[in-house]
Amino acid sequence: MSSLPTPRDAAVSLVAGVLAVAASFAVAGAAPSFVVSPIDRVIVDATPGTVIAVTIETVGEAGHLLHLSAAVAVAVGLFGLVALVGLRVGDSTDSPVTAGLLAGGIAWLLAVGLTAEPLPAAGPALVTGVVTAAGTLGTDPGAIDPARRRTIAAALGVAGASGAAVLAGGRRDDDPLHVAPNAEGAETRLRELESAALDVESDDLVGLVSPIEEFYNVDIAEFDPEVAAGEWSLTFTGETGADVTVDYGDLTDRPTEQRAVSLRCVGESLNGRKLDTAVWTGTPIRPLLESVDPEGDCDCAMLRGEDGYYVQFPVDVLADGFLAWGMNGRTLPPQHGHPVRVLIPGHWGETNVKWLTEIELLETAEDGYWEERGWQGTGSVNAVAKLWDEGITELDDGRVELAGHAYAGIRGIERVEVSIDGGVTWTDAALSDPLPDADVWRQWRHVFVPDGDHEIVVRTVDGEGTRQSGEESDRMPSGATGWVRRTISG
Ligand SMILES: Nc1nc2c(c(=O)[nH]1)N[C@H]1C(S)=C(S)[C@@H](COP(=O)(O)O)O[C@H]1N2
Ligand SMILES: [Mo]
Repeated sequence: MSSLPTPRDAAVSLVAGVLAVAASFAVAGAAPSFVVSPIDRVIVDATPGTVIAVTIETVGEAGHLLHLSAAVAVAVGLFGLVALVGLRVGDSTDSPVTAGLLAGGIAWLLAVGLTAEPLPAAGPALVTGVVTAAGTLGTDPGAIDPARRRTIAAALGVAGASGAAVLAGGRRDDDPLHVAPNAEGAETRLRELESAALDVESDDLVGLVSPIEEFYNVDIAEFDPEVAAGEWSLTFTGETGADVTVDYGDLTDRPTEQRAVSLRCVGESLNGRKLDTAVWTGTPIRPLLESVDPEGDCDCAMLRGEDGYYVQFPVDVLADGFLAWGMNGRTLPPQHGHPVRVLIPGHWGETNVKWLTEIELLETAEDGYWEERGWQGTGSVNAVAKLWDEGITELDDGRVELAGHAYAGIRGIERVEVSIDGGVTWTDAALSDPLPDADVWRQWRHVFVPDGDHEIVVRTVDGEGTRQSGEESDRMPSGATGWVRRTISG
């Protein structure tokens, strides 16, 4: 037996590795029980912070693709190695069945080791076993009697096909978007926001509520944790007077509110699209926090999510927060933190921990995930007035409609000012009706008669009378500042 893989070994291992990963995906989908998921997480965790900050916040989806491909390659390699071991044993025992069983067994252990999920692990195990056994058959046509070869090949085919069918049939229905508990009032709020919205010509510009499918998404990991509502609980730990754990039933039985809340990511560019609004169903944190009696010296809390994310900020800020289990009337979708997330009024998106599991009250302050990586995104959001592409519309009568959104956290929006001459003269834009909610954006609209080229500039004045700073700064570390400028040519 040579120690270097033969061309057959290499080919069979590659096929086994690729098909095993494909089988795992077929069984698990993009979930934590997919074998690539834990590898991806290790890669993300091991990547230096500065690189992560750049890939996630700048390259965006491309950065995710990069570490995802690396994770897939590692998974293919691991299952390929297992097949290789099986092939060697098959050659020395002259038994495809032994080879298949051994490779299948090790592949199962590997998949369980990665995902801790025994049932979905059967997918890659079965495929690795079948491919390895089939590969062993092809070793040396003289070695195994042709009739026996045919029987074994047929048996392998049947075993593979029926196993795949059983596993595929067992794949769970993972549509968790049901009506959220106590979300009756959400429909009323959604209608209220619809009638407060401005009548804008553009069909593509989002209104006051972002549809769930269009709501922006920022995650440290590629795969959303799967947390069943029935298995979820939140525990207050650390410097508490009393340890308190609440489960989903306890939480949704508490006094419920429907709040319109906007979220904005500190990592977005000035005119970026990581700003959205939903009507959230949930309950205030303050009474829960009071029952826990925070005692730590730094008066700060570390919040943790099931995906390993963590962020730290003052208990005072947390006390104004909201624990949400509903989004636009539905249960929270997986990508927005199912079953429960935090919403912190007026603070950057990163404070709004998804898949929340633990609130630890601290003795001394510690950095959160993004702060360890150079961001300072736990404070109040910067004010911004947006003008996205779809907010610029030429009307039938030749005029141009400019429309967008402005947000300044809990300071609210008092005014949006528009300039069509590069900032020399300013006009107040029309605004959507004010809402009773404390932390929500407003829409603005301005129509003008174009005359050649125009440099459009938009800026907002918040509810405290402070005009948005025109000074341009980078998004890192604490959010972009400046006024959105766009040139349109006549
Ligand atoms: N558990 C967890 N919570 C998280 C994150 C995360 O990666 N994991 N990302 C944070 C960041 S940076 C932002 S901007 C918001 C985005 O929320 P969304 O994906 O629901 O829009 O969630 C925050 N909460
Ligand atoms: Mo963010």
